[in-house]
Amino acid sequence: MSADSAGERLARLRREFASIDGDGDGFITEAEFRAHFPELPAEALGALRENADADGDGRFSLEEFVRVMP
Ligand SMILES: [Ca+2]
Ligand SMILES: [Ca+2]
Repeated sequence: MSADSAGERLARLRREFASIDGDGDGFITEAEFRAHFPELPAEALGALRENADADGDGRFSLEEFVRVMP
């Protein structure tokens, strides 16, 4: 692991987040997620929502996104 890998990871996740966030409002809704990953099974999406949506508002902030993505 290089010293700047955490920063690189964050930069990559930011880009990924922005590409999924179709309307660019800074939150990924379930619909936006489904539009970006059409093959994702409903169970996976449900599990993701349970694990990732920390504040339970039904959408993912960048902070929540970064926490669950590899
Ligand atoms: Ca959005
Ligand atoms: Ca949330």
